[in-house]
Amino acid sequence: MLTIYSENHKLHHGNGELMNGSIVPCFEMPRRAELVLERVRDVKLGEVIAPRDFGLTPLRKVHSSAYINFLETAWTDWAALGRDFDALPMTWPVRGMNQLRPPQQIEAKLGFYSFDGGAPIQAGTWRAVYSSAQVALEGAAQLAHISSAFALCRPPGHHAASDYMGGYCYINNAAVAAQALLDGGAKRVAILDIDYHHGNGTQGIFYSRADVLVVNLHGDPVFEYPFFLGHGDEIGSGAGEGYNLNLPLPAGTTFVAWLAALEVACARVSGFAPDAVVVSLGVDTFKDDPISQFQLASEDYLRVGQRIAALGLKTLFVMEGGYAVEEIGVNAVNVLTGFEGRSGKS
Ligand code: OKP
Ligand code: ZN
Repeated sequence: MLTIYSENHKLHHGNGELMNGSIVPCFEMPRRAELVLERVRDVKLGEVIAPRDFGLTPLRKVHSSAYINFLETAWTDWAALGRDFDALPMTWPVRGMNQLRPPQQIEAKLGFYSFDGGAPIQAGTWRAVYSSAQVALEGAAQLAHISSAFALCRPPGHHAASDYMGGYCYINNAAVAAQALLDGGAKRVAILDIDYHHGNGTQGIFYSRADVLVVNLHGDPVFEYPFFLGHGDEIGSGAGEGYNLNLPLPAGTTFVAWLAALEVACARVSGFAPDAVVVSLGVDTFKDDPISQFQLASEDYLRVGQRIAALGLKTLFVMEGGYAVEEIGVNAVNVLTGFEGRSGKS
C-alpha cells in the first residue's frame, strides 16, 4: 500500500494540555507519526511519497474562509502581544452570548473558533496542519489510479468542523479528502470513523448532505469526550437524514463487541454503495491507550483491516488518534497489512 507522509508535521509539537486539573505533556506528539512511518518501512508496506501542493481551495470547500484566515494568522496575532508560549483559548461564546459580532482580539478569536482547549497553536502549527491536509489530498488523488492508500496525517482532523478546532484537530483531513473525491468525480463517499472518540467535526460538516455517509464507532458521549455530540439519535438533517450513523459503545468495550458494531457500520456502508470509503483510522481503541477505555489488542487490528477490505471498495486510510505511542506503529500498520491480506505481527 502506498503511504503519503510529510515531515512538516514536526513543526507542530504542543507543550502541554490540561488534564484532570493539571497541565501535562501533550499526548498528541510528533513521535506518533514517526513511529507509524518507521513501522510502515519495517514491514515494507510499500512506497512512501511526499504530497504535492493542492493549495487552499480544497480546504475552503469544507471550512469557512474566516476560520482558515484565523488559523493562518493566529500565531502572528498572539506573538504580537509578546507571548511566546502556545496559544490556547480560554473564553467561549456559549448559550445566550453574542456569536454574530466577528471577534477582533486574538483571545476572542481563539474562543470563537474552538470548542475546547485541546488544540494549541504554535509558530509552525499552520504549516503542519496545512501539510497534513495536503497528505490527505494526495491520498484522495492517488485513488484515481490505485485502489487503496494510507494518508499518514498529523495533526489529526476529525474533531475539527467547518469553523472550529479542538481535540488536537485543526483541519478535517478526512472531510477534505472526501470532498476532493466527490470533486474528482465520485458520486457518493462514505467516511468510516473508527477512532475511539466521536468525530464530531466530520459529522457536523456533512450532517445535512446525502452524498457523504458518515458512520462513527466510538466511546458513548454520555461518559466520553467530546461529550456534546455522537449520540445514537443523531441521524442527519434535511437532505442528510439517514446519512449519519452513530454507534456509541460503553466503557470497557471488548474486541468482540466492537467488531459486532463494525459489522453494523460496514453493512450500512455497503448499503450506501459509495464510490470510495475514507477511513478515519484512530488506534486509541487499544487496551493500553492512556486516555481511552476500550480493550482492543494489537493483533485485533489485523481483523479490523480484513473486515474493511471485505467491503471491496476504494479505500483511503487517514490517520487520526492513538496515544499508546510505543505501540501506535504496530497497531495502525496492522490494520493496513490486515487489509492487504498479509499477516502482520502483534
Ligand atoms: C483526539 B482524537 C482526556 C481529555 C481528552 C481530547 C482528546 C482528543 C482526542 N481526559 N482530550 O480523537 O484521537
Ligand atoms: Zn481519538
